[in-house]
Amino acid sequence: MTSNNNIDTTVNGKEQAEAAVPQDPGRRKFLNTAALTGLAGATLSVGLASCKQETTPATGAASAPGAAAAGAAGDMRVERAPGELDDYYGLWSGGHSGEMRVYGIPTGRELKRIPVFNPDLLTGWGITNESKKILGTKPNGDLKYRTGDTHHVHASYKNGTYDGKYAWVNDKIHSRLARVRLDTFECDKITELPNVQGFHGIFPDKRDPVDPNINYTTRVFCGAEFHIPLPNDGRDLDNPEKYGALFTCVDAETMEVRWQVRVDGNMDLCASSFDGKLAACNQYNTENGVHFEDMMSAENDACVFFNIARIEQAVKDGKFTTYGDSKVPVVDGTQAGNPDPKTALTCYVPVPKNPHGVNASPDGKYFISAGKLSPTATVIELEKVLGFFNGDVASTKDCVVAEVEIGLGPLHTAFDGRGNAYTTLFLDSQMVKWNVDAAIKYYKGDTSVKYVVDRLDVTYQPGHTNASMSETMEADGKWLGVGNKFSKERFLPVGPLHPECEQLVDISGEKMRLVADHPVWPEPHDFIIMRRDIIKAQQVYNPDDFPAGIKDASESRVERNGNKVTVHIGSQAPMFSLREFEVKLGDEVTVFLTNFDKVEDLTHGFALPRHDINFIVNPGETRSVTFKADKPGVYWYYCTHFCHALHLEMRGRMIVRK
Ligand code: CUK
Ligand code: CUA
Ligand code: CA
Repeated sequence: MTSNNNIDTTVNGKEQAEAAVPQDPGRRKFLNTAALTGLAGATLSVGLASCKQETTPATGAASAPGAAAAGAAGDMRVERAPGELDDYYGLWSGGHSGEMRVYGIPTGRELKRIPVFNPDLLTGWGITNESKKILGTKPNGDLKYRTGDTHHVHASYKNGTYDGKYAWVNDKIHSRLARVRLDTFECDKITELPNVQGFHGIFPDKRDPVDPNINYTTRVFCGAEFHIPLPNDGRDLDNPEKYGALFTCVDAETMEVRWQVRVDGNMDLCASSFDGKLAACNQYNTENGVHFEDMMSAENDACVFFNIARIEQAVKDGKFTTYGDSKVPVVDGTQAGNPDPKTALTCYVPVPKNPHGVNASPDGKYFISAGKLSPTATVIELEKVLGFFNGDVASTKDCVVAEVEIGLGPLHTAFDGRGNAYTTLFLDSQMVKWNVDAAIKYYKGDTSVKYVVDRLDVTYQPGHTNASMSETMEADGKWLGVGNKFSKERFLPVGPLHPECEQLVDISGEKMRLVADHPVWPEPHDFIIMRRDIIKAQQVYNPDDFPAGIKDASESRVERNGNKVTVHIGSQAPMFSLREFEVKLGDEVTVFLTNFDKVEDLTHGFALPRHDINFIVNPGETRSVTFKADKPGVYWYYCTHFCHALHLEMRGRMIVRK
């Protein structure tokens, strides 16, 4: 089945590329700085206004969900009958909502919103003492930050594929890395990175570069986008030479920061190699520009590669510095500091122009970085990068094995495990499917090779894309998600703030087939799609994991220590184990609530009027809140989570005596 909006691929690579924008082939040439400054606004608005995508309404109807033949690719139905489960977990970032989200794929059913950096009214994340401890507080007990901006979700690996243990997500605003357990789907640790701002790209490593027994994730790499004075303490505000950006390694288990590398230029997205030896970040500001135009002045930026084993040796050998109050060792990864490739910690491979995105191909051979302001994708061969570090490859340029035109505004790339790459074209509002080996042949000089396989219009302005298991050696080439930044008229209008449009594409065949549109609350960036058998979700808690909890109703009690009162309550549908408790005006009250119910899906809530308290406890769980009893009177605490026929009756009195 073919979508009627696919643009035919034509006879050679040049035309393959030009077919995307026949009206203005000149735009494909690299633009000078003045033009680029205009491009950021002008081309975008042209793209939006011209709306060539509006000719595609038939697509969804023509490829009705479930219409695809099951065939060799297996079950490619997009719908699921009532009670039927999805095949994949989709883990989505939530952008400046600060959260992470879980969708079932292929249906797109939303299964969970995981509060991470965002205080959450339903669960009490940011209200309970336990979550505040993870989020971090000021000396007065308030949250240190109440904002967050999540972009990239990636998960832990073992043997080249997901092990279902952890996912990580970044906070760009405050440069924090959060870890989410994939058994409970809850955030369990947050680390604030020192010496950086605009922490953007993350990627876990896939094995140790040295120890062959460590074939799983032990590090998470973090790229920082913004240059800041080092140290950032009020000195050197106006001296760009004192500004720098650092690449950070965080321990996957302890979540402590292990080391940092100072680089030339900035960092954006991040990727790690399957052999554990390399990580890389694309750089759009090798100019070290402080202003917009400065960041677009160079024809080439770079993809900076990190030699992990050498960096860790340098740290061991004490070849590092520290900045300000931070104790984290910072090694020198600048070009000036690394003149000899045979000892260099870093390798800067040129990539045109303000590249966005770097993705590792599932065969372990290549990293692909897209040009953003150049219509090209650059294919970097990792063997050659290792060769450069050994002194066998003369120039960083020689690590590039293909640089081919694919369309306007290329950003992120996914893979199907059959040798094809799928890249989002932000300005063209398209997905382009292209063959990596064919692109390499074409770049070598065989211009008879067709490397563009297919194009699909998407709605509109896609950012990230990912395919089922695409970031693993088990990439299965079934489903492709496309995260579109603009939905425009695709859904019922709901006022000026539009939902984003996440689209699902069947990539099991030669042609891409658009099968679903989903409105999503702004604004996810990146996501991964993981086979469901990998995740072993814990459906109830083990009470032993909560030593502060009480075991049964007989342990319910109120303890006083000066003006500090601790209340232990249990919940078991449809009752709280304390029907009332009494405190004195001015007391600092801590309520521990333990859910005695062990039945799956039997959650209770605890809301306390006029004290701004609301949180839930899941089966087996204990949580606590601390507040001041600063108003005399009677306050009914009640269960917020519908748990029983007598749920409404599930309440008790807090008496605050003058
Ligand atoms: S960035 Cu959003 S489209 Cu933060 Cu991954 Cu490329
Ligand atoms: Cu307990 Cu509702
Ligand atoms: Ca640049």
